Amino acid sequence: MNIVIFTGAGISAESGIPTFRTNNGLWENHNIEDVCTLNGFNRNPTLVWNFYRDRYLNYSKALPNNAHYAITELQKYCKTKNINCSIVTQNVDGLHQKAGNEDVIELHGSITKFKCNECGEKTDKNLWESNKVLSCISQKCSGLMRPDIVWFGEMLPPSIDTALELSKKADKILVIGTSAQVYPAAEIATLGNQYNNAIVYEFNLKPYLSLFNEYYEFWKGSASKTVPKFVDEFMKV
Ligand code: BV8
Ligand code: ZN
Repeated sequence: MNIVIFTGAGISAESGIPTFRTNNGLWENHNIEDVCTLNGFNRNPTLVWNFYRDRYLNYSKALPNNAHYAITELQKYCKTKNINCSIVTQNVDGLHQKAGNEDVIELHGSITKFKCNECGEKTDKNLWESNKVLSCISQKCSGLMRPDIVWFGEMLPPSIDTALELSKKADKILVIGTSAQVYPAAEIATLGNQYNNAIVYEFNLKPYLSLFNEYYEFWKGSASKTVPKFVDEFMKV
């Protein structure tokens, strides 16, 4: 059996990390064009640097919640039953890894990774200590360092292809805390349902996936309550 767990900002909401499009979300207080596009960075790198640095300072204090920990339990259980259980996240907050989740594909990058905007030189060194935009660490070019995060209009990393294949082969897809509006990531939620009649379990405060076949279950409520309940029931079967 193949399980794919696809997550968005909602799984981290109860860890104190704001979502994007719901209850006073990030995009309600910032113009996406200014802070989440390459043009925005080129126009005002300091604004973008501070937008992400503020988020990092919040994320670095955030702790995983029971939804993340339930996924760790599920992955441990799946290992004993020879079930594949992969995680594909749109989040850049690193909470899956903090909770001990394994095999995490970060489709939109990570807030603790950086690259040069010109030559692409990458580093995991924590550059957030600086509250100023930094020049390229390679010292070979006049570029500026930016978070290694996928902005709107930018290609996703090659791991998107792996994630799409995992979804196509999935028997169960757990879709946790996402409005499923951002592509191509949002395809992960339903591809397996189309290719493999995968059962899609949506964990959210209200339904976002418009799946009208019998291979769909909506688990209403906060992820920190619904995901542990699902995992407990799954492990009892
Ligand atoms: C690409 C960066 C092509 C990291 C993000 C026109 C022009 C250009 C592009 C496009 C276009 N039209 C469409 C596109 C494609 C575009 C796109 O999809 N736009 C959408 C908005 C229409 N996509 C792109 O641009 C992508 N790239 O297409 O490149 C290309 C091709 C060739 C060559 C070059 C380029 C890149 C997309 C990535 C953008 N980067 N973020 C960061 O800053 O964090 S997107 C941003 O949205 C985040 O990554 C986030 O993860 C993602 C999805 O949001 P969600 O996670 O779902 O969060 P949201 O707030 O929306 O929802 C939260 C949910 O949780 C809600 O449902 C809520 O009910 C629920 N919830 C809340 N609390 C709880 C809860 N659930 C459970 N429990 C709770 N307690
Ligand atoms: Zn450079």
